[in-house]
Amino acid sequence: SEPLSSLDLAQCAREPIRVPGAIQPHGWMVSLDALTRALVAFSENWSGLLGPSPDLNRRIEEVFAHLDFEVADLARNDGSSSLGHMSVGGRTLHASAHLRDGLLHVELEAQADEPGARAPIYMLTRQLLPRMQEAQTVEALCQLAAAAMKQLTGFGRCLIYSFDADGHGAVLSEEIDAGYDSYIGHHFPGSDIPPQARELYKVNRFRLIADANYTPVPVQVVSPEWADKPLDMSLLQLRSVSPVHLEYMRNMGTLASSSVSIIVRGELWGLISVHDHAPRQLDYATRIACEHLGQLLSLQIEAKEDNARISQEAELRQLTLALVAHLADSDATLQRLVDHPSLLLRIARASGAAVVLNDECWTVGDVPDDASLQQLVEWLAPRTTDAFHTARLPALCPPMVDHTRIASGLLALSISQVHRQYILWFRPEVVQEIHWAGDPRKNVDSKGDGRLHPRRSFATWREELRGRSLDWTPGELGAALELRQALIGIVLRRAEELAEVAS
Ligand code: BLA
Repeated sequence: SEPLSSLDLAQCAREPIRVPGAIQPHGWMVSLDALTRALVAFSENWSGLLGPSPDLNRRIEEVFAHLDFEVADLARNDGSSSLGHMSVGGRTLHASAHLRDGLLHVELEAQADEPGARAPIYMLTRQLLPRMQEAQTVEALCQLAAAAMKQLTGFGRCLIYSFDADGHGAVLSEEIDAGYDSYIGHHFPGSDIPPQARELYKVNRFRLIADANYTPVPVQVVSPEWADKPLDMSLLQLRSVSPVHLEYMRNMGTLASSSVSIIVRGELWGLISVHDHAPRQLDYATRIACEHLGQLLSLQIEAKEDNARISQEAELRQLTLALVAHLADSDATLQRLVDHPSLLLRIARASGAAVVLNDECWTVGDVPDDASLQQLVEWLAPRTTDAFHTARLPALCPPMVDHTRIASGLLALSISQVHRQYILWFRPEVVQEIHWAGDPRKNVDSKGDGRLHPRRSFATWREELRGRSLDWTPGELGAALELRQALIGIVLRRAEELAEVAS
């Protein structure tokens, strides 16, 4: 079932999240020309900080005239850098800055105590890192990270949210205080986080929404040169977020949220996301620690996934070699593959396999009847040059609808361009009950204002998925292709030997 129409999704994808023209009200920002330090833009709440003044622009410029730092140092950093504390309008504020498009963006926030030896980052290196190294699985890693993020931020709920192959999110780990709904095991449709947001979260890995009820502070552009260029706020920590998302948070009963990107092999793998029922702030040192936690988790997930893939590949290679050796020792006809049923099945973690040579079939385990196998091969022929795989066969191939239970997954190898020679593996149906957080089809224009609004209910909504098997992993597909290469070699050699005998 398609949760949302493509029209709705296009609306979400158009939210101009990099150029909102406003910031959240828990800080102040200015944009200066990186070379001249001339004022280019500022958030309109500066008058509250410096007092109303007819020459506010000049007074803001003065604040930064003596700011001491090297632009080159900032250029080396792809996020924001701390500039330490500044005294502005009689208040001590923490300043951080980053460069973008030749502009120096400075953000100021109320100062938290100097953390010193209590700095949140120490908790990570002293306690968390050694425990992460001991964790055996990605799930165990995520559980440790969820607990650490919740402890760092003091928020009421922490979820580790990962994206599946379809872009939907699933909650892998959770830490919650009493009074918070649990979402562990729940799925969220991919459309809850539109594509431009996912792109941005790869670049800017940390976000804080301090109060979902906030009133945005407009950013005023004073430089004529920038008058009609939208100011790119991608890397601002105070960036005002999409109103659709703020409505989503309020519907979920979340007034504060913060999230850190989990990036594995350059892709957005998931998010560490914390929520609170009440507005919350996080100081600079805590935010840096959270970002660092995200990096630790990302690296550890990548290492765990790499290790699992490498050991699976080694195991599959051994099985392939054993099968090929066996075939080479025999008369080398492909039907010999079924002589070692468990080897043939294990190589693709299948529960049924068939060798189809023209109109004959040899099978092991759970497979459709011979006539259906022939129909399947008929269907496969125009679609397959070397290999074909699907975890949703009944939806693709009508003759297989009656074999859903044993043949929802298919991996097929075509051995010859000329003859009908196929090796087929089948996987049974795995009925999946998906627990969605709310019915995703209920994102609607509920207010009749021509805009899409996020759903209001996040109560569990169950969906049953049928006609699907477990997915074929890249390792399994790689092993199958390697096996195909070896089989072609054996079959060709055999044909040559026969030709020699005949001549
Ligand atoms: C952004 N949507 C997001 C973000 C999350 C979610 C986590 C990123 C915000 C952040 O990291 O702080 C969704 N929030 C969730 C999910 C959970 C959660 C899945 O707490 C699970 C526990 N969203 C919609 C619809 C639209 C939409 C219908 O539901 C579009 C009309 C848009 N979501 C939307 C947009 C953003 C977003 C535009 C980007 C917000 C921004 O960064 O400005």
